[in-house]
Amino acid sequence: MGHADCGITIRILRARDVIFVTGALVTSLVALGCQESPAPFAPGSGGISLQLVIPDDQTVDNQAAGTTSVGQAAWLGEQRTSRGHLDAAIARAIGPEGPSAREHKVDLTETSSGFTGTISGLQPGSYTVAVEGLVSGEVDYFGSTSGVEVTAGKNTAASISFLPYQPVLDPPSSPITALRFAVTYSRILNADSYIVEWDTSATFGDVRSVSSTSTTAELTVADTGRYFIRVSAVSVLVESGRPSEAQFVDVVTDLTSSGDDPSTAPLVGFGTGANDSLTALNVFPIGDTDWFAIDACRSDTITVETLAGRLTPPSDVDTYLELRDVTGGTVIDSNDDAIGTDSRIEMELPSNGRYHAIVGGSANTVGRYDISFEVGPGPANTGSQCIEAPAITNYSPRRAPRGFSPVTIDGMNFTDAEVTFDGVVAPVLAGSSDTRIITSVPTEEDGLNPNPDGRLRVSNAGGYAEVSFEIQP
Ligand SMILES: [Ca+2]
Ligand SMILES: [Ca+2]
Ligand SMILES: [Ca+2]
Repeated sequence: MGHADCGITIRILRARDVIFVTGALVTSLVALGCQESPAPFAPGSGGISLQLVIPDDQTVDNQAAGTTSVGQAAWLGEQRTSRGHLDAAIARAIGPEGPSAREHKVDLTETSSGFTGTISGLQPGSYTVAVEGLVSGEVDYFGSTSGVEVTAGKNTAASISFLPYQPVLDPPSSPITALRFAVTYSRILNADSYIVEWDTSATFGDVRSVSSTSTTAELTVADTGRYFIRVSAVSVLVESGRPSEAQFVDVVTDLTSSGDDPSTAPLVGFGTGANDSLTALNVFPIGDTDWFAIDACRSDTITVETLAGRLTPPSDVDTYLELRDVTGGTVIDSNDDAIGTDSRIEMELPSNGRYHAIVGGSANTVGRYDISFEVGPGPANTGSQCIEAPAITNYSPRRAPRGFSPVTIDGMNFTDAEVTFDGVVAPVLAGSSDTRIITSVPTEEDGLNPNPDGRLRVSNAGGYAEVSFEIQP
């Protein structure tokens, strides 16, 4: 073909992470010149000669002086040999570009200063050159460059950023109640994407996996238990690099106390003392219900809300919510979907006492949720207790004409109480107490209906007691 023999001679310096970060020294491939090529070329072909040089840590330290310390720790304690912590290195030349491009691969030989090797027998043309540093046969360092011209009779200079290819997986928080959760890991500059694998076994014999193009990935698991997780970098030239060190996460049921029935429901609090958000709960397994008790007063407003579909990442549980009475047997209010599939109940309470909020999953869904409680105190709520409704134990007389006095009512919880006959307010006279009210029958001048319906009521903020009273003509 008339071309002189030549190829690409490559020299690779591997520096520590800090240098890559600051750009003070990007590991480089340097053409050494034709005359230094260690192998002769067949007629009409070229070659790529590679020398992988790994500077010792002291050299790197000097070069990094005065720059950031980011990444420094990663190299501390590594063995100080010419090959660093790498077991081996390989180089590949892919090309010349075109439909018949093929891959030429060479195992680099360890030398006193790093690794070296030659890819020979290359047609002149444009090549992509990839260099991989291996640990246990897995790609731990990686770099590539394209457009490397193998020109007959000449060597071509090229440079490659030879960078760490093993991600670091951030330790996930554990234990968790989420069946869907995110993991994060370090960015690999030479990667196009990442594959995150998980398994219930630390040997990763039966992995599930998810691909991500960012440094975060969402995992979904179907059961509680311990999951081992690892992440690998992916690129066009390296399908899967050396996986990160594995981390694990324990997926568990409720980390916050929750009951399964009225007898085990934890008391969230009384009145505004119940205002709280409880986290780290879940509906699991299918059919699980969680019970919470709240003490409140008549006319208090209560707001209960679940947070599941709006979590990040969103939970798969489609919550429903019930508010039940003290026995747990009577549903006072319920809600399935108020905000998306999340649930919300807001109501004014009918009486003093204990209420139960119950969370479950619609349509057999399971997953993490949070729940919030808010009580707005009404007039019966003193802040520390409820004003009890009046009770009437006796009253006399039971029938009397308009304007008659005294009518004596005995009972309890009469403090600040109001007395009405047929809805018309009657006076509370001298001699009244918390257990006795002395009053008089209203007249039509007081607004009494000409045909009164016979109700005598004593009421306060906590409720009322009512008896019959016949008003005579
Ligand atoms: Ca639960
Ligand atoms: Ca439960
Ligand atoms: Ca719902």
